[in-house]
Amino acid sequence: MSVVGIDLGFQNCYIAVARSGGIETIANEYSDRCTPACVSLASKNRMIGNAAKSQIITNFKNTVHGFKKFHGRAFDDPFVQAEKPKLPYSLHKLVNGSTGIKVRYLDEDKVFTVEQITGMLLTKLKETSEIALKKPVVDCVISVPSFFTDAERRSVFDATQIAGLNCLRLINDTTAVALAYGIYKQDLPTPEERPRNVVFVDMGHSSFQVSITAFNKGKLKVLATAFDPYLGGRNFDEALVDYFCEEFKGKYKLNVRDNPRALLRLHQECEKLKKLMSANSSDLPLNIECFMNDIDVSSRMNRGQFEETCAQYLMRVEVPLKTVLEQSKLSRDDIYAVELVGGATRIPAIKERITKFFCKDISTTLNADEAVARGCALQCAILSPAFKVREFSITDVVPFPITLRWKSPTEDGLGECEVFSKNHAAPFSKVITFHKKEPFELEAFYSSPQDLPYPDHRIGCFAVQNVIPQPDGDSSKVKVKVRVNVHGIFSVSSASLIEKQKGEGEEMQIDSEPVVQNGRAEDQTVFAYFGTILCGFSSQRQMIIQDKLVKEVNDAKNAVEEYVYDLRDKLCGIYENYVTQEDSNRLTLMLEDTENWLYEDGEEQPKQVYEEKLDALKRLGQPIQDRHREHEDRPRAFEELGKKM
Ligand code: ATP
Ligand code: K
Ligand code: MG
Repeated sequence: MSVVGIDLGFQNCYIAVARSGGIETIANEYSDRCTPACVSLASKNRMIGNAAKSQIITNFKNTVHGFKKFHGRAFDDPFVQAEKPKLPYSLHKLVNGSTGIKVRYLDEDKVFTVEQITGMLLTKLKETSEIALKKPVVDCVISVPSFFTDAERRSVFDATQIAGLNCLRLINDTTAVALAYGIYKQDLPTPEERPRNVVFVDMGHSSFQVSITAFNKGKLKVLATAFDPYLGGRNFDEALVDYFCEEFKGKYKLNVRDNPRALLRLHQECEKLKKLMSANSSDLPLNIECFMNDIDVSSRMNRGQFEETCAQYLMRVEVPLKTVLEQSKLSRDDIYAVELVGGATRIPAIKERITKFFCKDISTTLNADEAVARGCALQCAILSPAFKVREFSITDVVPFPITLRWKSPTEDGLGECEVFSKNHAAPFSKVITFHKKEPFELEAFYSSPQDLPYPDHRIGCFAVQNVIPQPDGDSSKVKVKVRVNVHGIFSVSSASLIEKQKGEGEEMQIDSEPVVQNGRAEDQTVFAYFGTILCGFSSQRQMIIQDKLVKEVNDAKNAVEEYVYDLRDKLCGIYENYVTQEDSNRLTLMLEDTENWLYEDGEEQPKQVYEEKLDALKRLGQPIQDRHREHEDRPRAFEELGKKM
């Protein structure tokens, strides 16, 4: 069994594998260790990774990239709505309200869930690893941003299942980096000594994450995380695109935003220019031949202008640094090193700001592109029974505080309590004791919606069933176990009814205990998992239902379309003599109306509407068809009769 780690980036994915000799990153069929997070759907096939990236301009409507942040988000989510006009491909509201991606695939309009798209990408990464390792790959560890909420994590997890992967852990990006940093360090302080505190900074294409982690021999403990989920390399690209769009409007009278292909080309060129400016402070050219309307465009920019253009984003770099330091309760002097990873940390102005804030030179001992994947592979090796690796304990944190609220249908026992505070250790289980006479409900939600980079603060609802009073009529003691699991996902994992003991406690009491608790039989299990009914996460099953629904609607629509074409052909063909001129004209008009409708208002309708449309057409068409068939059948019937006689 192989042990594989995957950095599932917004723009770039990396795979690393643990081997007896250490960790290696894997190259794909293009000898590239980076696989672009890009899926291109075409009329004959599907392309994923590098091949898909080369289609971004030519097949722009059906080449999907920049989708990572749609995981677990509703179509109406403000973030999704803000992204929508900037995307070259279309988004579509799915029946369950989540975000679908609409493309033309195999000559049909198809709507994919984001789990399916990421599932395709992960399938490709799985294949790439299997080719390199020459054996099946199933077990893996995959990275997610540390600020991902329950719904986002569940959604990524679903995608891993679609790809046929067994994800042992969804690990936070910066925690994976910390592991890659710490596990081979021979000189870490002993457990009795003061820990070594290291700041990890990761700015990728879409987001900015920071953590402070304390290391001792054989263990790491994340002290705090902070982030700007909406600050990454792409903001700098967009700022450049804005700048040149404006310039070309005046200089060449070009409206670049009206031309999706030109806009995408400009994006690519701006990203290249941005990278060049990281290495070069002089004036650099931007030239694009045959850009739009056969016009070649050219311009220039230098680092100073770049920093001016991007000032609003550079200003935001310091905020999470400040937050993470405050939350760790450390001072700058307690920091041993500041390690940078992620492509966008190569921008000199960003490095400067980080250096200045921590009053410390930054170290880049880690491979900025591969550290996340390497950490994932190490975590996979630690978790996999098939692999021997030195003991290393990892304690992460809960990024957003979680509150539990409970209520019973008749008792007035309504209350709430914060079960996990911000930066609480994770994974972690807690046992909460309730005194109840009847079944009750638990509602979990994030305590401070204002700090949540997600519009819905609800996590889930859990029903604790089969709760009965004690024989003497008193309340029963119910122990409920709540947990933030290894993936950073919250759940109510079990509940049990306890025999009455002397000395009643108050309404509720929390015992914290270490994560694993084996070998103790639960008493009577009274627990029923109600599921996350509130936030509509999409499970595999839901997606299959969704697929089916979408297919049924498509089939119903296609049936109308087919009927229109078929009947129109036949009206001036084989049906000609079976219909009056007047009826034929009326029907032709109706068919024409229906065809137009299909491309306009009828483009997207519920199944029933198509069925009704088809029925209406059939009411006129069927009698003609019947008359025709009857006429055709008559001689045949006579023939049959003749044979028999
Ligand atoms: P995320 O972490 O947000 O999911 P990601 O992991 O895909 O995204 P990375 O691969 O870490 O992102 O970084 C990609 C970003 O880094 C892109 O915006 C890219 O343009 C930028 N980048 C890469 N090299 C440089 C450079 N030399 N100078 C400036 N920016 C760079
Ligand atoms: K990456
Ligand atoms: Mg990244």
